[in-house]
Amino acid sequence: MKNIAILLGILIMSIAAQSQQSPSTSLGNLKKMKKTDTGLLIETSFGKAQIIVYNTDIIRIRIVKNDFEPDFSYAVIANPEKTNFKIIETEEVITLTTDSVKLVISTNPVRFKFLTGDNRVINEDDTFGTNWVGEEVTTYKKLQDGEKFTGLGEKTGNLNRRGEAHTNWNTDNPAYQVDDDDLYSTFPFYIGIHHNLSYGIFMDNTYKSIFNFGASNDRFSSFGADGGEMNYYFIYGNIRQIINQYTLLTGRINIPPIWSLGFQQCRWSYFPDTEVLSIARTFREKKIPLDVIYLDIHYMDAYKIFTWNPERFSKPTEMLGKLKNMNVHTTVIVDPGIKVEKGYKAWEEGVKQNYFIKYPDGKDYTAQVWPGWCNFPDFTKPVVRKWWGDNFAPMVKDGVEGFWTDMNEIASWGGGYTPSLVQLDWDGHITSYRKAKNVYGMQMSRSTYEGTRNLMNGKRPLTLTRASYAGAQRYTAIWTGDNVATDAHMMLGCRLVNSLGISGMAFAGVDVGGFMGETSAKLFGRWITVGAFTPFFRVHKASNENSSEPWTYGESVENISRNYISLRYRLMPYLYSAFAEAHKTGMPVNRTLVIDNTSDEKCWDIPYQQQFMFGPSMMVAPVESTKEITKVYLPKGRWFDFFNGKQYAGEQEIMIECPLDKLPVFAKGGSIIPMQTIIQSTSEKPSDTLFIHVYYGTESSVYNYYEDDGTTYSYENGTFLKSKMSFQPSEKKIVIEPLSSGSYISKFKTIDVILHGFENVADKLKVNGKSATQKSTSIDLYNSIKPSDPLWFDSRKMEQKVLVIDNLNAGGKTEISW
Ligand code: MIG
Repeated sequence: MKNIAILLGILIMSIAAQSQQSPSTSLGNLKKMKKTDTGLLIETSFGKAQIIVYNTDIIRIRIVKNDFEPDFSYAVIANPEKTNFKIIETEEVITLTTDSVKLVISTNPVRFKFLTGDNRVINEDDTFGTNWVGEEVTTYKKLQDGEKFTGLGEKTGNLNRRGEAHTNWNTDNPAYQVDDDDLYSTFPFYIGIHHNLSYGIFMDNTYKSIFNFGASNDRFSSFGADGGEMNYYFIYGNIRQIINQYTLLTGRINIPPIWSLGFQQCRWSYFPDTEVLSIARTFREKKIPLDVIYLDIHYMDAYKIFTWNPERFSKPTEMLGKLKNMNVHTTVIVDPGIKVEKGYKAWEEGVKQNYFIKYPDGKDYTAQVWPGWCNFPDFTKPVVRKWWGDNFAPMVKDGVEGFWTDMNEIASWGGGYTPSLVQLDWDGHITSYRKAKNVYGMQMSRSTYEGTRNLMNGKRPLTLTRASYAGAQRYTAIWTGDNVATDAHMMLGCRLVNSLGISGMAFAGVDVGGFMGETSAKLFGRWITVGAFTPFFRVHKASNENSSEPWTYGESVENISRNYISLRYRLMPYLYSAFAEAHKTGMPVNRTLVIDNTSDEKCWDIPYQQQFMFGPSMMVAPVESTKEITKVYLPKGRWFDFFNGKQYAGEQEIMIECPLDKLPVFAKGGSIIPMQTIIQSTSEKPSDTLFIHVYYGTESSVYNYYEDDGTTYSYENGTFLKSKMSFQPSEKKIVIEPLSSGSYISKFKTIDVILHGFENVADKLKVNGKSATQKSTSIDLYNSIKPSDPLWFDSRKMEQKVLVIDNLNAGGKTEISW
C-alpha cells in the first residue's frame, strides 16, 4: 500500500514536471521518415523536417514545430534540379549523399551534419540543433576551429564576421555610425570558412532575424528568426561556386542600361528646372563626363508621388528633352507614402480599390512622412504592383528613365514604428507586417522595375533602392543610404559594397562625398577616385549641406574628379563586360580579395579588408584622404601600378605613395583590360579603336569581352557579342577572337594592343604569323594635366612605357606571338 502511494506520488510529480513547459524546445527524436523525389520528410517527437536536394551542392532544410506552411518565397526562383542522390538508413543515422556532399542526420534527436565525400566536417549542428523559444526559431551550429564568416550584405563590421552578431530588420538610419547594426537591407546569407573548406547558408525567412558568428559565446554560430519556419539552403563549394549557386537560387542582375554605369550627379534637391539644366550644362562646359542627373523629393507637388511641382517644373517634358539633348538621363525619387488628400488621383484610387496596407479592422494604416499623413501601397499584392508600375506611364512619356525607390523600410516620422499587426497580402496569404517588413522595399522596387520596364518599349530602366531583401538584384541597384562625410564612412562604404557583392547585389554604391555633414575638399577628392571604381557611381548630398558638384571643391579637386571620371569612361568596355559577367554567373563587379585568396590570412586582415578586385583584372586599395603614403597588400601573382607601370611581386605588403590624385590601383599580371577613348557620356561614340591592354605575367588567363547595344533587352534574345581574349605566356602568344561573331557587330573597327611589362620581345613580335610593326611609347592613363596641374610633379609621374601594336582589324582573329 505504502509502495503504491509512493509510486503514485512519483507519477504525479513526473506528470507535473512534464506539463511544466520548458522555455525552449529542440527538434525531437525520429518517429517517421518518408523518401520523396527530392529528398526526405521527417517526423520527430517534436517537430518536422523536410530535406530537399536542389542540386549536387545545394541542400535545403525546412524545419517546423507543427505543420509546413505553403512553400512560397520572394527570394528564391530556382526549383530543385533532377539530381542523383542516395539514402541509407541505420538505427542511429540516415545518410543522404549527392555526388559532392554527404548529409548525415542523427535520429535521436534529429540533428544535421554536412560532410565532404571523404568525411571531413563542413558544417554540423550543435547539440541544440534547431530550437524554439516561443515562436523564435534558431539553428545552432558548432563553431569550427578557426572558422571565419563573411557575408550578410549591407552590414557594418569586419570582412571576417567571427565574433560579431547582426540583426536583420530593415531600418531607416540616417547618418548611421560606422558600427551601427540596423541598416536598410536584409541579406540573410553568409559564407563560413574553415580547414580549407567553405560553405554558404541562406536562411530564407523574412521575419526579424539574428545571425550570431560566435558573439558572446564560445561554442556556436547560429541563425534564427522571430517567427516562421526554419528554412535554410546549405551550399557547398569554394567562394566563387557558392556565389554562383546562391545567385542560381535568388537570381542575378539584369545588365543595367550602360548609361547607369556612367557618372551620376544627385542632390537633395536640384530645383527648379533651370538649376537642373545649369548643373548639366556645367558638366559639359567643364568637360567632366556625366550620364545621369537626379531629381530628389522637391520635384513633386507637395511630395505627391506621380506629380510634378507646377512652379519648379512647369514644363517637365521640355526640360527632359533638353537634358536628353545634352545626353543626360534623368532619375526621379519615389517614396511609398501616398498623401491622404481628397481629389489626389493616386490616393483616391488606392483607397477605393483597397490597395493600401491595413489594420486588422480594415482601416487603412496611416503614418506621416514628407507629404504629411500617408497611406502605403501593399506591394505584396499582385494587382497593386501592377497598378503602381502602370502609374509611371506619364513620367516615362515625359522622358524619365531612372526610378529611385526611397523610404521603403517603411520609414515614417516617429521612428518608423509601423505596428506589427498591420496586414499585407503576401501574394494571397495574408500576413502581418512582422513577416512582410523586410521584403516591403524589395517588392516596391520590383513593382517599379516591372512597371517601368514594361512601359519603356524595350529600353532598360534604372531602378535604385534603399531597402531590400535577398533576390532584389533581379530588379534593382542598391545604395547604402545616408552615410556621413568622413574617411571612416568612405572606408566602410567599400566594405559594404564588397559585402553586398558576395550577397548577389553586384550593382551597388554609396553616396560619394558623404550624404550628411560638411565634405572637405580632400575627402571629396579621394572619394571620387574610390567612387570611380564602384559599380554604382553617384555623388549625392543632403539638403542644408555644402554644394557637392566636382567643381565646388577648388581647382585641383575638380581636376582629380575630371581625370578619374574620364578614366571610368575609358574603362567602360571593361566595366560593362564585368556587369555582363555578374549577369551570367553572379560574380560581383567589386570582389573582396578573399573570393580568390580565401586561405591567404593577409587578405582578411583588418588594414587590408577594404581592398577589392574591380572586375577580373584590376585591384583597388582604398585609402583615407588624410594619407599620402599607405600600406597595401598584394595577393599572389604579379602586380603593375596602374598609373606608372611599376611592377611588384605578389604575396607582400608594400608601402606606396598615395597623394590625393593617385589612388593605389593595380593591374594584375597576366590579365587583360579593354579600354576606349574618353567620351563625355555613354551616348557619345568613342573612337572606333578598342585599346586592349595586356599585362605580362607567368600564368595564362582568359578574358571574356562583352558588348551589346547598351540600352535594350535584345541581349536576352542573343543580340550581343562575346570575344575571348587570352594571354598564354608558355605558348608565347595572345589570341583575340573577332569582335564580329554572333548577331551583334562591335562598335569598334580596329584594335590596338598595348603590351605592359613585355621584356625583350620587341624584335620577335609577330601578328598572325607576320612580323609586326610596333612602337615603343609612353602612355598616360590618368590624363595628367602637366605642368599646370598643381598636384602633378615628377615623383608621381603617371606615365608608363609600353609597346603598342596598332590599327589591327577588329573583325578578324588576332594572334600576337613572340
Ligand atoms: O527623409 O529624399 O536616403 O538619399 O536624399 C530623407 C530625401 C529622405 C533619404 C534618402 C536620401 C534622400 C532623402 N531621403
